[in-house]
Amino acid sequence: MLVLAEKYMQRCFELARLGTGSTAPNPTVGAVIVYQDRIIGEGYHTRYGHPHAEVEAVRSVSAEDRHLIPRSTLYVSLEPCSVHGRTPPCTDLIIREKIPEVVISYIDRSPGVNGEGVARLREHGVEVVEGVLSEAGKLLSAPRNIFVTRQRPYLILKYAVSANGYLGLPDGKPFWLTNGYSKRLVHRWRSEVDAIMVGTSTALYDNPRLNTRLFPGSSPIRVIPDRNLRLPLHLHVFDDSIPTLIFTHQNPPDHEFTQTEYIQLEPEDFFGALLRELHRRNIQTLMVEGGQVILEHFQKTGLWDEARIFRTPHYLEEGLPAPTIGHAPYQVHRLLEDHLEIHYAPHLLRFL
Ligand code: AOF
Ligand code: ZN
Repeated sequence: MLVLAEKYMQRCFELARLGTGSTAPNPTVGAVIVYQDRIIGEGYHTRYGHPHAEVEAVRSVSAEDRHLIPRSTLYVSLEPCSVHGRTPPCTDLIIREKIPEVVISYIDRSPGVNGEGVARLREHGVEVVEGVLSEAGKLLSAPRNIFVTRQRPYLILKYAVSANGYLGLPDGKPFWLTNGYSKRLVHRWRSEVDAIMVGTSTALYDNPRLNTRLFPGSSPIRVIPDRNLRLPLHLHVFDDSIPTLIFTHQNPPDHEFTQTEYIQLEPEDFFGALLRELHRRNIQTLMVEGGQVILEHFQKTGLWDEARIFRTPHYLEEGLPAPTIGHAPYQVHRLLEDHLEIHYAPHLLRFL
């Protein structure tokens, strides 16, 4: 029985992932409706403001199978919502459709839900099973849950290190460490996050484009801290081709950009204020791609949720030391000679 529940929950996760990159600030959610070991409906949350996974799953049931809904089980990767947001509550739909049993993986920490969805279903006689594949379910919904509980984006640190532990060469001389497969994967990640950030020195020395080119998908918003307006406007990040936020202490200069915006912040708690502003703008996931100063800042202050580290075979004579993550990776993938380590911050793994 549990094996079946896990099989259907895996399907929910697969469906949920199809929404990656377009649901912010909502979570990615997948749902399936099962009657006697047969999927009669399935769906996922496709875009912010669009119907929830449960609604899509109910809608997908064929006319012949509709009468089976009151004898079926609904599997859903996240606790069904019990609030009126941009769409009506899914708990009402479940009760109205007389679905007798709901199996969920993890709780929705959003205000007004956070266990209320489960409680409401139980009050109406729906049998609720919680915690199926809860570790994977927690990680799947972590971007939304971090966004609502910590009032900041889910923060992904991404970097590559040499075989002897260096991030790159000193003095900002660019050196490419990863192979082509790893590079393409990074572009896929760019298509999946809401925003991407590099520090001032990386924007200056590497002159990156910070867009999605090697994988089909949209480019994230660029976020560049430039406290003292040191960056010359001929850099690629000022090409005004995609929305770009420049955070500074200084008075914003006069400009004719249409997609590039300056945001002035007080020097105290600069990055805290930057993250709060991104939260205010519904940026749910932020990937930090370097360089050393900014990565170390987030690692030291514990303001990170996930680290994606490429370990490469190159040996550098000298270089900038990489941040120390300090515990074993959660997963390791091989990309030819590169090894990709995925780490989750202790606060994500602690209460599994
Ligand atoms: C679900 N299933 O597929 C999603 C949920 O503003 P709204 O109407 O989109 O609702 C926001 C709430 O719904 C909030 O709690 C968010 O976490 C949750 N998203 N809930 O039952 C779904 N996407
Ligand atoms: Zn819902």
